Amino acid sequence: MPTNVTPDYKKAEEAYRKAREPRDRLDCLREMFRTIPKHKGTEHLQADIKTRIKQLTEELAGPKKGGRRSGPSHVVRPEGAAQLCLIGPPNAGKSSLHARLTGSHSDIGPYPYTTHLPVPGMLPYEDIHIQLVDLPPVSGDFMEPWLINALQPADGVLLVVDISDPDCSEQIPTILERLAEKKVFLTPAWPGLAPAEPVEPDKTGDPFRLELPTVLIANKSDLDPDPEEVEILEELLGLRFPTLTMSAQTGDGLDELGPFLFRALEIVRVYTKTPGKQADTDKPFTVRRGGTVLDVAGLVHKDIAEGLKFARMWGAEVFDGQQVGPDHLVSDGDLIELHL
Ligand SMILES: Nc1nc2c(ncn2[C@@H]2O[C@H](COP(=O)(O)OP(=O)(O)OP(=O)(O)O)[C@@H](O)[C@H]2O)c(=O)[nH]1
Ligand SMILES: [Mg+2]
Repeated sequence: MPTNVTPDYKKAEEAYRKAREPRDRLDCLREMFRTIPKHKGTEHLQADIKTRIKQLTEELAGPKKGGRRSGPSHVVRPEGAAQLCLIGPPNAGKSSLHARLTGSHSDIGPYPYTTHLPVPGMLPYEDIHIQLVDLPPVSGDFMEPWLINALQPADGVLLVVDISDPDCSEQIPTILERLAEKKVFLTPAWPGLAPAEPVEPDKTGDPFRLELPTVLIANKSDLDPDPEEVEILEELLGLRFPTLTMSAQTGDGLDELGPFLFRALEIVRVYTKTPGKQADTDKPFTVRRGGTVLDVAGLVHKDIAEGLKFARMWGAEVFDGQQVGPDHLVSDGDLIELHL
């Protein structure tokens, strides 16, 4: 963090970290640029902000007629309870998993570099959906230049490897390095999981440092009869990502992903009802642990959040119909009635 930044700048930076929508992120970047003190000590950061404004503006503009760039935007708007990106070496089975988990028609090929564009899809889990974004591979030779941008709104990463391929112990460190060069760090720390070993908190204060909770997906388990393979791999890498073993071919292990993500991301479902009407128990709104009644109201409608006075709540932590304030924390399964 450069010295002498103003409270306005700090506020803009804070908003940028929280913003998920690409358009909101762009607004926040512009605000950061407007408020950053223009002196020598902030030159690097100013340049970084400018580059990011340019990249995001281009991404959002979509195809350019007659220009160099053409094709759809590479930033996938987050939808559902959370957005997770699939990253991994070529041919690991990312698209095969994506297709089975979300019913997408992501291209699958017996050769590397099949996927060229991000493909969104929704993984159903109980009464919610979690967005999975299939991405092109990352290798020592190649990484799409837009890939880092596509990762910015993500809540986490599925790091997919072909566990039957002996090369994966070299592929993973290469991927981690390529991402780290662009300030994206894959971390084993998830909000809802006790860490296997202590994770060093970031001390750089760099607003563009992105830490993404990561689960290692050991795919193609059908080809790999040695059950120790994952441990050997982690030993070799010196890494302790939580791991799920799967086979996109047989479907083994696929059922574990939804419950894992729900727990690891601490997703909280809240149902709403209108005063005097039946509860809407089909479609919950989702926040994370630590979310409040006001956060849920904001998801229902901006105006409702602005006018919110109190809520009546039914759930495990309250007595039926208890009156609570906007700052009251919500728990999974709560039903709330918002009063303006
Ligand atoms: N045996 C077996 N084969 C698999 C499994 N998952 C994927 N494959 C095969 O592996 C090959 C690559 O699959 P893709 O899903 O295209 O892999 P990808 O990681 O998306 O590849 P890129 O897009 O090139 O990065 C295909 O021939 C798949 O049929 C699996 O669990 N078991
Ligand atoms: Mg693919």
